[in-house]
Amino acid sequence: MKSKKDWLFTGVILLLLAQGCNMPVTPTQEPESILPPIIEETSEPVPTVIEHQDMPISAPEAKPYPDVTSVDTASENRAPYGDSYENNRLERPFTQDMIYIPDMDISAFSISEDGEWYFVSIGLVGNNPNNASNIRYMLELDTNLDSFGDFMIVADPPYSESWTADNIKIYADTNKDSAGISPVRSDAPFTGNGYDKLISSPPEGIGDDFDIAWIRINAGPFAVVQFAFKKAFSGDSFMYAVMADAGLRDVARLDYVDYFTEKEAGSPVRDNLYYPLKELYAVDNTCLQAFGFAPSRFEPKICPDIVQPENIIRDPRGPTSPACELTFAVCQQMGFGGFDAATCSCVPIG
Ligand SMILES: [Ca+2]
Ligand SMILES: [Ca+2]
Ligand SMILES: [Ca+2]
Ligand SMILES: [Ca+2]
Repeated sequence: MKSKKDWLFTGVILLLLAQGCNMPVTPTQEPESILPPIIEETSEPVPTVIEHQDMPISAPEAKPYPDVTSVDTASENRAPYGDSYENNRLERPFTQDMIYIPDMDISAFSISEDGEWYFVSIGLVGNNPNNASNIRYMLELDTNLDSFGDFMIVADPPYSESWTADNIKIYADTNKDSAGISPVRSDAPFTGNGYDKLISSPPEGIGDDFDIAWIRINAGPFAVVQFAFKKAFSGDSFMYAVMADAGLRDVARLDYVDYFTEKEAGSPVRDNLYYPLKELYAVDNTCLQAFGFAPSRFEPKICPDIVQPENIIRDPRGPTSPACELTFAVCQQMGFGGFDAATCSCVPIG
């Protein structure tokens, strides 16, 4: 049993404690509000650590298919030919001021394969894909062979000589308007959403396979830019095309010819009514190549069989390069009949 004295002592303690609650905070006590809330530490974004399982190694040789280049008329601020707006063939590796950008001028493209990968190589007139023009390279896949692209593999700088998937995004078109209404014609003015769904972006953690597509640069004279993608992604037969884009860089407005009239887009061809370039500039694309099936050649956008004398292909570094990398043997390996040392070109038989 507590004595009266004990009760008094307890009462004094309680009184002191009650006062303590109202007493000013002593300098040694840290105000609670200064302490960082624990939740902040755990809510900091955690960088996505990508653990790649499958990676391409080297690409087998391929036979390049030529694309028109503008290098010979660059000093005249014009493309020679090869820009056919009505047919979605763009040859406009120029700024709006008609300044030539050799590093985005596609000179050839090709495909090869190994057990797990397809490799699509792009030859350029220049050899610096990391050019300050911020050039985007794209690989379009039409997997159901209707000449409307289904997937666009997009790569943005900086690029490296070793394979990387860090700068790759893959977009899908979910409502079949990646070429507007007509797969080959300009449908301008057209309203659609082009490539409308981002299905893979390894750095953002988007997608369930971060190893689908890769890119590297300077792998060879006709592989200044080289993509690799998994065979399982595309299937065995498809059509593909490539594009270099330092202008709009907007996959939601592909095909670009569907969103601008030719008058709005301008033209790189001097005697065209709409010369020079206007809304649609710094872009070079190619026709569609068939892979894994025999095309009828009536497919919209399909590349024509090479007809002489267009069957000439130049070393991308050209005759001005101190060391031409082409030889007769290399040309033969690529299916050409001859080699012209004066212009560093593979030329057709005869
Ligand atoms: Ca070109
Ligand atoms: Ca398609
Ligand atoms: Ca169209
Ligand atoms: Ca779409």
